[in-house]
Formats: sequence, structure tokens, C-alpha cells
Amino acid sequence: MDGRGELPMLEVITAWSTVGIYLHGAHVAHFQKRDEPPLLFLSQCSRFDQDHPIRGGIPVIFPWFGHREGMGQHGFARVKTWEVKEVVPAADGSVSVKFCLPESPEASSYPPFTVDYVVTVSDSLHLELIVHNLSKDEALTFEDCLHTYFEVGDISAVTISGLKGVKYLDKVANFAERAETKDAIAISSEVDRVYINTLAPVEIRDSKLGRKILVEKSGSNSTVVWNPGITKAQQMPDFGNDEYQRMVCVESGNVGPQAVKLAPGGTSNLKVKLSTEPM
Ligand code: TA6
Repeated sequence: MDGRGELPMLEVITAWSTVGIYLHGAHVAHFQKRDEPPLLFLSQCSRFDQDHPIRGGIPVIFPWFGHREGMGQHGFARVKTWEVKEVVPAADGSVSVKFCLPESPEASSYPPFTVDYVVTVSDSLHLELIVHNLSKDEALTFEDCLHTYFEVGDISAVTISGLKGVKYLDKVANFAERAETKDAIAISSEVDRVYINTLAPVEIRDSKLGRKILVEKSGSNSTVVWNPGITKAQQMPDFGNDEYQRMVCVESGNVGPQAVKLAPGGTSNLKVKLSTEPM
């Protein structure tokens, strides 16, 4: 079906939930369980065109995270039109959709690889990013991240737990290295942190919406926590000035010092499970 901006979108409806996935970036833009608010934040100001990433939902970041001189931010996968390989309804009522990243000129500086992405929808959302190094003799080094934007009732009534004691690079303080001291992280200004060497599940407690969001992962050593705050929000053309109050990103990947080095013929699997519970 046509989504916003006439970008092709796949809608999957299960007994528990509805999901909307754009082929543009294999971008999950919407996931909602029955009788619950949407899980994912999607900006009212997002662009929906071939040249720009969608603001919100779950951007697929590959093969680099962050800024790269002359190459833009957060890799090219999020602005490519992915192919749908298969849609598989399972006996338990869940549905899996498998996408693959088409070959692209931007990949020419890397050893040959394939990237598949499997989205499984049920009463929770399962995501798997599978990178395979086709080379027989060259290692493939890359960063990957599922850059999830969560919808929250009010950012000032949200806490994030599961990262206590974990070291992080604080982008707001010029990547200064720090250690998390809080059991429950509260957000009252711009936060942009790359937590390193952590496999831990993260829980987002949203007392305004009365729900807990659980982010479980494997094949990921980094967790990124981001909220632009008011000033950055005003500087972003595809983000509403007050939308920072209704979202928080908790991202799962392998970024910065934790880039993946994949041996010839090797495969990496970044898996994330997103689920909710009432508080
Ligand atoms: O993941 C956090 C971050 O790297 C922030 O620094 C901020 O730039 C955000 O991603 C959004 O990046 P984008 O390129 O989508 O504007």
C-alpha cells in the first residue's frame, strides 16, 4: 500500500497488533498493540521521500554510525529501498517479514556483503539484522544500530534503567568518557550517550502512559540513549519544536569503539525484542 509521501509501505495486522513498515530503509514506522498507544514515536514533521531518512520509528543504521566526513550521517541503509524477500505467517499467529538491502554504489569501498533484516510481529516486536561477509579473504568492518524512537507520555515522567555502572561516551560533552551512576536515568535536558560493553536489557518506565517498555537484545555491545532536548529540537527541520517531550531513543547496536569486525565468510546477528507491560 502507499504510505505517506507515496512511499510503498507494508502493513501487517496480527491478533495482537498492527505494524507499518516502509520499504524505504526497511523502516518500521508504526507498531501498536490493541488497547495501547503506539510504541514508536513518528514525527509529525518527518519527510517521506527517497532522499531523506524517516524521522521516528526504527531507522536501520548501517554500515556506519554517526557523522562521516563527506558521507553524511548514519550510513546509507536508511535511505535505500529494500526488497521484500518473503512474508511468512506462523502457526502461532505471528508474521515475519524478511527484507534485503539491494546492492548499491556506496558499498563499493567495502568487501562484498549481504544484509537481511527480519521483522517478526506478534504481541511484541522482534528485529534481526543479519550481515554476511561474502569475501573469502577480507574482513568486513562496520557499525550497525537499530535506532529506535519510543513514544512516551511526557519525557519528564520517564526513567530508564539497566545501565548503572556502564561506561558511556557523552556526545554532549565532546565524547567525554563517564560511568553511569544512576539506577534510573531521568532526562531533563539534551542527552546523547553511547553506552559501551553492555548486553543488558533496558527498561523504560513511563508513568504518564502507565507502561513499561522492555528492550532486550543480543549480538549488540552498545546501547545509545538520545533525546535532543529543546534547543536541538528547534534546529532539526524534520522534528517538531516540542516533540522532544514525547520521545526517547534507546538504540541497540555496535557503534564507535565496538564496530563489528566480521571474518571472511562470517555472519553477524543483531537481535532486538521490544515488548510492553502495564505499570
Ligand atoms: O543516536 C543518536 C544520534 O547519533 C544523535 O547524535 C543525533 O544526531 C541522532 O542520532 C539523530 O541523527 P539523524 O542523522 O537522524 O538526525
